[in-house]
Parts: sequence; C-alpha cells; structure tokens
Amino acid sequence: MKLEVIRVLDDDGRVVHPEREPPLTGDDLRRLYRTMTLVRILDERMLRLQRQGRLGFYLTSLGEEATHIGAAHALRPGDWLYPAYREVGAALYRGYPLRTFMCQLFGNAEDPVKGRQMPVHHSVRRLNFVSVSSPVGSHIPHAVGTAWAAKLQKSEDVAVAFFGDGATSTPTFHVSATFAALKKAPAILLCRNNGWAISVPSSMQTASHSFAQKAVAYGMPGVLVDGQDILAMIHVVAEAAARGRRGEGPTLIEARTYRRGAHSSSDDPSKYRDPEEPREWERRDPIEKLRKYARGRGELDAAFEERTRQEIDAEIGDALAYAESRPPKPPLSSLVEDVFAEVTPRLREELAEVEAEVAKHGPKRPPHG
Ligand SMILES: Cc1ncc(C[n+]2csc(CCOP(=O)(O)OP(=O)(O)O)c2C)c(N)n1
Ligand SMILES: [Mg+2]
Repeated sequence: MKLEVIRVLDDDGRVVHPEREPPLTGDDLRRLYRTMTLVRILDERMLRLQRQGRLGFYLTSLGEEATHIGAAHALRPGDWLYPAYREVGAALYRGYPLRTFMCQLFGNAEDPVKGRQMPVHHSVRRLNFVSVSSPVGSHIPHAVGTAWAAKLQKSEDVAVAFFGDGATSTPTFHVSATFAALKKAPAILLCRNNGWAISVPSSMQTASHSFAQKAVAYGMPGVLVDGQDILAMIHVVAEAAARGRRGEGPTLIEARTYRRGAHSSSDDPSKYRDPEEPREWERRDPIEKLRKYARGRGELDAAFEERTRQEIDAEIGDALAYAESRPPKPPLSSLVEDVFAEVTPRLREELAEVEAEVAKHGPKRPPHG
C-alpha cells in the first residue's frame, strides 16, 4: 500500500497543488512565520543556556516547526492540544507568554507547574494545551477520552494528540486508535515521523510502508503529509477537524519530517547517525519554504523579517531576565498542595516537620530548602 504524500508547495515554495492551498491572509502568513522563527531562535538560545549550566534540560523542535504550528492554525482556539514535547510552538501560537515559558524552564516560584515537571513540560490550562507527559504515548488515550467527552457533550471541540514515530510502538497508541474509531471520537492522531526515536530509526518501529496506512486496520482515514510544508499541514488538519466536527470520527495523520537536532540536551547523535543525514534536510527547511511562498505573494520582505528577529531577541531577553530574577524555587508549602482540595492534617504535620528542619539548619540549608 502506497499513500501519496500530501503537499501544497514544492521545495522552492511554489504552489504545486492550488486546489489544496489554504486561504491564508497576509496577517496569517506573518503570524505563522513569526511563531516558527520564535521557536527556532528560542531553541538555539535555550540550548546554549543549558550548555552554560543555567538550565537543567532542553528539547528542540528544529526542522519540525511546521507540523504543530500548522496544526494550531488549522484548529479553533478551544480545541484540545495534547502535545508530546516538541510542540510548544502550538502554545506560543495561541499566546503562551514567553515569561511563563521561561519560568517553567527554570522551575522557579512562578512556574505554573511548581517545579514538579522537567523543563519543557509546559502546561497551559487557559489555552487547552494539556500538560506534556513524559512517558511516551501516555497522553494519546487522554486526547481520545477528551474527544469522546466532547462528542457526548455535543460540543464541537476536537482533540489532537501529537506524538512521535517511536510512540506508535506503545500499547497506548493501539488502544487509542481502536477506541477512537469505535466511538467515532473527534480525535486527530498526529504522528510526527521525524525519523528517529532517540537512537532508534523509524525503520525499526514498523514493517509497514508508512504509519499512516495503519489507520485502515483501525477503521479510520490515514493521511500522509509533508511535514516541512506548513500549508499542507494546515490543509490536512483542517480537513481532519472538519470530519471530526461532522461526527465522522478520528483521523490518523503521519507528518513526514526530520529531527535535525539531538533528541534532547542529554543526547549525542554523533554516536548513532551519519552527520550528513541532517544536512540533507536543511535544504527542506520549513521556515524557508514558508518564507519563499509568503515573499512570492508579496506578504513578507527583508525589513519585516529583520524586525521580527530583533523583536524576538528583545522578548527573549526580557523573559530570561524576568525568570532569573524570580525566587528560584516555589515555596516549601507547595510540596503539600494540589493533592487534596484541602491540605490534610497529616500533610500539615509533615510540612511543619520539614519547615522546622529547614529552620534548624539556618543559613547552611540549600537555597529555598
Ligand atoms: C514509556 C517510555 N519509554 C521510554 C522513554 C524514554 N524516551 C523518551 S523520548 C523517547 C523516544 C520517543 O521517540 P518518538 O516517539 O519518535 O518522538 P521524538 O523524540 O522523535 O519526537 C524515549 C524512548 C519514555 N519517556 N517513556
Ligand atoms: Mg521520532
């Protein structure tokens, strides 16, 4: 079985499938370009910060920006996003403030998840961007459950689970796909096939020609799309969302892309892959492709691009200074919060013991306990 790879643009940003070209205004194009560029610059700078020892951990989306930023554009603001960990651009597209982004990375007193998650595990309740969960594939059933709930409540919401090629080998992927199709839940299962799962190539995850074709066996449409082409991403996600809202059930989308960077700041890909491989994908850069298309339409120019980069630099500088000037850890009392509606007597006792211990050690204690 061979599926066509859905494209709108060729590698030079020329429209090759006008019938699929989404109706984007100049403002849409500039906002998409801006968010992609923001993610690109953030990734460079945060990785450097990690190397300087100022951040514990970081994960980049280098080369994969079109997959999730395109999806975010194609959806309604209230639709539910269940990210893996390379999709923070979708939250930024919806207006996740950079200062909060930065406080999360530092796990400081203003981190919305109170230092309980690793850096990059963002959670933005008001934007329906659900917490990143580290165990691979564990969030796919949550997305399907949310989609099913939306159907039962007769709301028009759809829910998207973003996950990698490696995640298709988890049991949760299979149960989610089976359940979503049986319940005709308005879910979009969006697989970012970026070629690698840390050191395991995607050719080791399946003997099928594609991940998308697995959809047939579950009883839903499977779509293969060029993940470097943001217009194609918008087109296929908009179609999948419309199907879901019409009550026709889920769609499995496989976006072909490539992880140009390391898996994370803790990984060294020179140990397991040919350094030429990422170079080939640099020629198919998703931001360049969008830039060429938008320039061709007269909606982007060098002055706008330069101004955008300068604004982004300034915003990142501001967010970094802000996050580094906050108290570096959440208060000790947060240790016992959020489990019960009210802190139980036993937890109050334990907290008092910890506070007494901290007080006893006085200035010798580590900062903020
Ligand atoms: C259940 C589970 N097993 C293993 C890991 C370690 N791990 C973290 S990310 C990852 C690879 C995931 O690859 P993929 O799904 O292709 O996503 P990508 O990192 O390429 O975006 C692994 C094995 C984990 N977090 N959870
Ligand atoms: Mg992968």
